[in-house]
Amino acid sequence: MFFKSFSALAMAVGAFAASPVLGQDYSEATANEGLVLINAQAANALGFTGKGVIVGVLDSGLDASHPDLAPNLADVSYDANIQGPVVRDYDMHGTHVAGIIAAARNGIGLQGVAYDAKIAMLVPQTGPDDDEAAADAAIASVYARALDANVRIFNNSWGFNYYTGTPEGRARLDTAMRGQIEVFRRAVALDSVIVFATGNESQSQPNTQAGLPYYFPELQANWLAVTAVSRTGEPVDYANHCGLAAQWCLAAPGGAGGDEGIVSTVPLAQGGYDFSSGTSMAAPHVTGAVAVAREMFPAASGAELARFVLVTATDIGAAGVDPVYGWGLLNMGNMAAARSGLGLELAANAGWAADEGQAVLIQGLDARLKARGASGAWGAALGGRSRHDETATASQAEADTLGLAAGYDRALGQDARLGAALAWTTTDLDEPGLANSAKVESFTLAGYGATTLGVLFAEGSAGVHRRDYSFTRGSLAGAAGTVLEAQGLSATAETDGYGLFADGRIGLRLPAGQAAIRPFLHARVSHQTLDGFNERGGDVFNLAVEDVELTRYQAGPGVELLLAARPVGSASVSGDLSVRYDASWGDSDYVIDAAMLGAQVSGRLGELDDPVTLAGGLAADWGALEASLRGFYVHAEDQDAHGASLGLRVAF
Ligand SMILES: [Ca+2]
Ligand SMILES: [Ca+2]
Repeated sequence: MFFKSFSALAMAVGAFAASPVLGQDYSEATANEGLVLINAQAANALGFTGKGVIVGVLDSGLDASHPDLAPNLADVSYDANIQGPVVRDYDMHGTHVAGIIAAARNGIGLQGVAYDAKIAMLVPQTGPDDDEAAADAAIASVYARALDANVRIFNNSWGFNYYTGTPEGRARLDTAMRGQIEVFRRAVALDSVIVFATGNESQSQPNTQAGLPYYFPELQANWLAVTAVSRTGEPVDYANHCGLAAQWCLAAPGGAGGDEGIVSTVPLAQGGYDFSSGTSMAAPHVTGAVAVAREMFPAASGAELARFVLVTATDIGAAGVDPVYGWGLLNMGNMAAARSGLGLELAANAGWAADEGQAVLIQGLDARLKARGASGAWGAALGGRSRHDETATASQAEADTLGLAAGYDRALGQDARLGAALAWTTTDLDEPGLANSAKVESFTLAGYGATTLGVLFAEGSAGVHRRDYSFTRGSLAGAAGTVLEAQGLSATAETDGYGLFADGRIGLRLPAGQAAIRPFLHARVSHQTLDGFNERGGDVFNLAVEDVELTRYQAGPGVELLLAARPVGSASVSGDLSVRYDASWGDSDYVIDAAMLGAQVSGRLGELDDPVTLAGGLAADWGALEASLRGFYVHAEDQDAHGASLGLRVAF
């Protein structure tokens, strides 16, 4: 027999046992409806199944001949009663718990939450029923052995019920749990994740081990307490509440008794599969999710994994972290969403927005390339708006740019002009429908020039810029519906970078009466770098973005109509109108590499369609003064942009 302090206080599995359940009509993936409630499939679909992860399960043993468990039984399993490998279950409890975590996906029976994880079943030495010290030592001993074997995730569907939170309960720790406390401290120092069921006594407080961080706060970050709901998420009477463990507690399916229980493996002699209910069944759903989280984030600490499981839970019961359900219901769908890489493209969109802002400036400088008047100093106000549709990997985005530019240019005879400019632009990026935004502030030093040689003409501008970027991500994939969302969680960051651009046209000037037609080839290169940055304020969703270097090329043909200058009042008014097509290449899909909890993720805008640009302007020249107005409109199937600049030049 199992010793009293273990078995009698463990969840009474027999009380809820019912008839076998796996009939003709079932699916291996959904035979345990609990997997549906926690959206395990969403994580599995991304390829996260617990591969390579060992889960320690301190329990009553398991039937090693069970075909749904044998493939996933780890070599380090140990039965202290026979001082050897686990072959049998002294109850049926351990077999049931192990199946919820890691029953194999092998075409028979059912599958666990982490069906490719390995179970290290740990069976303590049975002692006299009333010898608490022996029980304590036996538990500590198998734990220590598992830690030595590098097991770092532990399921504990058992517990002592020493009136957590009371002085009497505290006193019992020193007499009945000294060995455990020592080994738990060691486990936490080794960065393990320890999962405990809250117990089945219909109490408002959890069992002692589930609540242990209440007495020993140094354990809290690596500790998870688990209360139960039914397979469909309804309250169940037996489950002890999270109580004073609320900050490290959540809920998972534990069944509602009888054939409303959780179906899992039981020893073959007892039929192979059966229902059972209890927080004993809820805890292994969470432990399986921790194993999946470990595979998702191999470089994360155990404390980070525990936090990740809590903050991705769905709020249930009273709003926020509450004394009944803690953080809420385990949700592997949110875990999968956070790991999928979707929703991480803000920096990629910001790279696009920065280029759009630059296009507004370049269009503004074009006003000076069309000028025909005398040398002089000028100033201009710039504005523009761009948007692109949602892509396969990026949210819809809108970028608004405002700016000021000033410069000086010199006419070199009738046919050439050279100038220099300083410009400031600020571009605000929004992702409509999401609480994500970014701001790009650019300072640009540019030169520009235009010349003609016979029927040939060439004109263009080039510059270097420094940019300050700031990012706010308030819509964090996987945080949807959690208490963090309700608390207004957002990840913010700032960084800066440098870059350059060159934009030019070469073509032919063909006279057409009073006007001229200029067919041309256009080309642009823009290069930007952003220093890597770390988001803050976004809890486990914070990204560490690597240094970014984006070089985008655009080129294509166009044609321009230059209207001859005409006197209007005392001014000489000229105008131009052009249309061109550009193809893009280089980093024109704006990929940003980052890490979340140490795992590589990336944000990507994706390739946008090649745009057609319409541009035109009017200039009125009074000799000493020239005013110019330019506008442009860019269109592609998935994006458009428009902008304008208004400039004044004083000749001297
Ligand atoms: Ca199976
Ligand atoms: Ca709640």
